[in-house]
Amino acid sequence: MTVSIISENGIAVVTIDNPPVNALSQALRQALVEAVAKLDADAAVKAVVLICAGRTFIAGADVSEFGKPPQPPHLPDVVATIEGARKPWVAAIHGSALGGGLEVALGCAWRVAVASASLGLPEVKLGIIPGAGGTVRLPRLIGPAAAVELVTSGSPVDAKKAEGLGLVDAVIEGDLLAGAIAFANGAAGKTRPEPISSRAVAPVEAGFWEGAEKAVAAKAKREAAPLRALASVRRASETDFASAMAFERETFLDLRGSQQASALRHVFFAERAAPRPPELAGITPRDIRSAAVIGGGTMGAGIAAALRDAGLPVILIERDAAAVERGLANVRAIYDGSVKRGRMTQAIADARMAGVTDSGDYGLLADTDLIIEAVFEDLSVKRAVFEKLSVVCRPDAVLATNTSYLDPDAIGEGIAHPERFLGLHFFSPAHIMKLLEIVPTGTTAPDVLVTGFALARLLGKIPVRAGICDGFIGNRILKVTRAQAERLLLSGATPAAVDAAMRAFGLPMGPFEAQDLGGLDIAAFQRKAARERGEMPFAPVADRLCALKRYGQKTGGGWYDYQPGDRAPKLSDTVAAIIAEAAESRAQRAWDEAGIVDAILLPMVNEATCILEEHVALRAADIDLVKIHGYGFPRWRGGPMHYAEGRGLSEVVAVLDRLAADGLAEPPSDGLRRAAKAGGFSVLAG
Ligand code: T1G
Repeated sequence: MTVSIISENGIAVVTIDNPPVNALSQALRQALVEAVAKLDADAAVKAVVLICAGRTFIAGADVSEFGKPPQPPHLPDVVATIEGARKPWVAAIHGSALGGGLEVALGCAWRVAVASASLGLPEVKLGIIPGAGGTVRLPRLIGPAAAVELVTSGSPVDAKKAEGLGLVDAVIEGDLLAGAIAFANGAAGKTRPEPISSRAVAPVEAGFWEGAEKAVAAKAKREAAPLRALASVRRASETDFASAMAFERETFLDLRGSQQASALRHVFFAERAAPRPPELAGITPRDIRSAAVIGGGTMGAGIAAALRDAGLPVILIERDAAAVERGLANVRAIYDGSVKRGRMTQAIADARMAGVTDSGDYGLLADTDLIIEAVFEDLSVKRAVFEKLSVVCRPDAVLATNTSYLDPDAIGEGIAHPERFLGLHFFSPAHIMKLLEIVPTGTTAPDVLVTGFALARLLGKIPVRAGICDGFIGNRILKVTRAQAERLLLSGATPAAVDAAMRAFGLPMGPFEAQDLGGLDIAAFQRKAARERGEMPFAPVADRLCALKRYGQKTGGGWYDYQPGDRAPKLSDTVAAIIAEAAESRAQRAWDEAGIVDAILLPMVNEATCILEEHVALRAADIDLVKIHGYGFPRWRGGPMHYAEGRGLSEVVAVLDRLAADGLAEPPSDGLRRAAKAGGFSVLAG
């Protein structure tokens, strides 16, 4: 970490260089305070430009310091020192001015930015609020309404928007440093603006805060930080600067130690580590400049759109002309939907579509870099596809299957150059869902595996390496979720109670509602395959419902009943009767929310521990990412593994022992007992 100072013609340039993102470590905070003192004492200096080396302006406080006691100088004091400096400072922004970085800029007299810069206060995404004046200075600079939006959403704005808000004073065309020095020279001669801390806050209309509270609460759901951030902006708008700063700091420190903040930090670092797994460091991926998708159904079309959205030309292959037409229509429907929802212009949608070549001719793939198969989930159908690809594709082309349940080793058996083959398991809708399970076979080459991770970065996906087993990581755990949900029904709970408990825990929907949305027939298909393999999947009620062709919303009834055209679930007497019959000889009990959550979540953790022990997953954090980005597990809980560690693995083992004793769950695995003894899952990591 360095802070260098160069002075010329009365303008001092303070350059921060603290890779990778100029985070405000203790040392950097100290250096900034010293820089103010030094430059205040330098009579030749009339103004200061603060700029950063590397790819970005200050991206915030150093999040890796959060688990430790705060060290002086504290950031509010650093910002106050810059704001109180005798020479005016100009913040010169490129890349991202985020969190503490924007707060430092708010301490400066002026802010200038290049057009590509983005500015924001994302602290709520880390379960905290700004802690160095962001909620106090921002309403004084840009007004309460704009401040509320920035602080409670955590979403950044670009430089142009920031200029419109008054957050930056100028957008610099060309070289940032030269532009900032010119700006400083011009500004130094003018009256220095009033420090933001002493400015008044523009009044708001009656009812503004109540309206804002409703809107923020609706979006935040169970996340605590957005409403606390709103309260801090309100306090800042209704009281003096010093009391507002004290309120903000108290709130910040309180949230920083919270479970939600610890969970969101865990996810923050897990997401940043995921694209570059240490075990693959130093291996160069193969170039991917062109792609193809075999199969234009829901998954194939979504994958084609994801590839197009990343700028790759795509060839969409289907078995015949009619199927090709349908496939293309599926891709077009995705873009029409994005235009309709205002997420894309028609021009961009047309350009995306123009990059899709549809055909039934595999011969077109002779020079394609990456081919992803997404046809019907049947082994012989998939093998037939790879037999053809094996012949027409380049020996170094990467071949992938999007299977979610079949064994990639079996699918790829016998193809030429098997080292170029792997599983790439997308989640529906594939152009939206962030998760990508990357499944190497026994023969996948390391550079092909790395190419899967590089593809994920290109597509903006969260990649997780998964070993081969039935359902890989996510669906294997999902099977336990569903089996446990059924065990609850047979011991006295109802679908509505189970769904309500899981929603209250933070999931977007409960296991039964989710099955009705996705269709019960998909899981029935997998259970049939599992039984043919000699396994005994537990789904006594679901089996009965499928026998009655109750597949969910699409058939007007599944776990719930549905009126035509209405997706609202209605309690079903038919289902209640089937449950009562299946539960006949079983012990019944009263289930409260916490009991239901434990009976579903802790067996999931138990299964996840087996997955870790078998090295199907290499890290507990990977399992957390799978459940968060593929199955709607609440981020602010950190994922099932982080949640379990937070809860205490010994307690998890004890609850599971009790459930197992009552025949309501599998007993804790040896790995879980070992992890409980060791105080964490890292003892099991691959
Ligand atoms: N602290 C520590 N490390 C950080 C960091 C931070 N704030 N931001 C990024 N890193 C690391 C990251 O772990 C990775 O490490 C590397 O930098 C590159 O990150 C008082 C309290 C800036 C948009 O929330 O959004 O200020 O994996 O892969 O895609 O009010 O990083 O290479 O070892 O993400 O180019 C508020 C978080 C903090 C911004 C760059 N700030 N960072 O994206 O690179 S709270 C944030 C980002 C705060 C004050 C409060 C992004 C980025 P490694 P990357 P990128």
